[in-house]
Amino acid sequence: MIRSAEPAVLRPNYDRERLKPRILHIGFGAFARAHLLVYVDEVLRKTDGDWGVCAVRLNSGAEELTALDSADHLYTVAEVDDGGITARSVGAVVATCHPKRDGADALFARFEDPDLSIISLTITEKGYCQKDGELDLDHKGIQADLATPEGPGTAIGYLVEGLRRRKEKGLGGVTLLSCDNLPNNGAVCRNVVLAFAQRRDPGLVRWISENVSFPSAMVDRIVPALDDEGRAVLRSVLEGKDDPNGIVCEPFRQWVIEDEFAAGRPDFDLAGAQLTDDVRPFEEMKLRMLNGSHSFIAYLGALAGHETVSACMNDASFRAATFGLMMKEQAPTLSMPEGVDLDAYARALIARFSNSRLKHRTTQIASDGSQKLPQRMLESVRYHMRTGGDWPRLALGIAGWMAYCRGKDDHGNPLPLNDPMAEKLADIAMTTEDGVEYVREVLERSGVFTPMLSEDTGFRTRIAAAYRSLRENGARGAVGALSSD
Ligand code: NAI
Ligand code: CS2
Repeated sequence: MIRSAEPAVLRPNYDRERLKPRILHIGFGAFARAHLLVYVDEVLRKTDGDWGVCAVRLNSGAEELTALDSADHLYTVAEVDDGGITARSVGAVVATCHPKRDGADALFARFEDPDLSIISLTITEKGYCQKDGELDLDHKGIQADLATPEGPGTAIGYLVEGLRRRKEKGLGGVTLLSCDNLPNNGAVCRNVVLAFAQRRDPGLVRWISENVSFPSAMVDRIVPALDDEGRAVLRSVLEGKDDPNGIVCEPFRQWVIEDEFAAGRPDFDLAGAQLTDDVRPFEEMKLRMLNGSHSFIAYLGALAGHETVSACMNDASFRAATFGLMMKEQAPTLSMPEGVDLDAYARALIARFSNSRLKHRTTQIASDGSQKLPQRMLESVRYHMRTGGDWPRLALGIAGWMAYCRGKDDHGNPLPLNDPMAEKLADIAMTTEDGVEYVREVLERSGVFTPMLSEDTGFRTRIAAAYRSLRENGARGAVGALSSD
């Protein structure tokens, strides 16, 4: 890979004419472009495989897909850190599809393609329409799709109708490969698909159970939403040209996948992926030590006025508190295989978070907190409550989320609340006095905290105390008080 101050762009070295749409990726956003597609591209560079990708988005993004069509489905990934820029042109995409642009039947035709082997997903945590790992039957989109299954609106509705049509055509099974930050993401995907199918066609449940695999996977690469600085980086390697599908990311990437593929897979291991029969320890390690710290930084950093993750790492109090969260409150909850060095992992995370070439906005990570807190912070809190461990940083992170949901930082500047629960959270903020009453209402009405937590006096007292510290000292002061622990 070329890495220099004035980098060229590594072009595909494989025959793209040979590629078939064997992977249907739903949710062709920033992460997919910089992670899954890079792994596939890397495999194609090392083998004579035919693993092409059909890129799908369901809601927004039709224009970007049309631009990709016009660019012969090529786009650029630029990896940046303080050592420079490494750029590649990814050639693995062979087609695009957007139901709002092409019609739902065009997407269903993709499910009926005999070449299809894998349906991969990056649809965000909220895309699974799940609650506690099961299909949320109160979800308005699910209710609508159960009423009109041939014209779905949710990813789950599309998946089940697509699989039904595949079954009706007498075609073979496929793998549904979730690449989202959910614990046991494969099992969650299976649960919601089967629960929806059960209400659609019980015979379909049997076919899916016998023919479709749902491997879980831990996915990792820090890929911020593209901003003007990112577009400038891309122009710097593309001789001034823009690439609407280009993306900028960190050099690091990791993928740990359960090796359960019903209809084959690319040799992902040749691209550095780890195939395993138990991804759970790696998933918990990453979701708690990386993502839990990300959310801690996001809420408390945004409240303190820090725009990016790297800015928080330049703040000694935040850096120390983040490392303390990783090692004193997240690492103790993990059961890792022999030889995994969590101290080294934490230090590597701090270095990755400190990448000043990546503008990873605290407000971006702050989005969808109602979908993220359970696996990133609350599971660890439950562990400490069971074992008598201390959890001051987790308490402050949870309090930080609550304060963030009131929509203003410590200086009175507005904060964007992007969350499937935004309406309810905003209503609670508007109808309660800030302080103890607000904390109580969020605990009881947000739907984020199970009764085991929200009704626990010790938990309520800890969160209320952390929230009071936050309001009395501000985020920077409250975080600073932590790092002396
Ligand atoms: P993005 O906003 O660029 O793309 C999100 C994709 O999901 C878009 O195609 C969007 O249309 C689709 N989507 C959003 N809400 C949906 C819904 N309710 N139903 C169906 N589709 C929906 O975001 P990005 O960066 O690609 O991240 C997507 C997911 O990838 C994350 O939520 C996370 O689970 C995972 N991920 C992201 C990483 C990153 O650093 N960006 C790193 C590791 C995992
Ligand atoms: C971030 C993740 O936005 C967020 O919630 O914590 O997207 C994070 O960048 C990735 O999980 C890193 O692998």
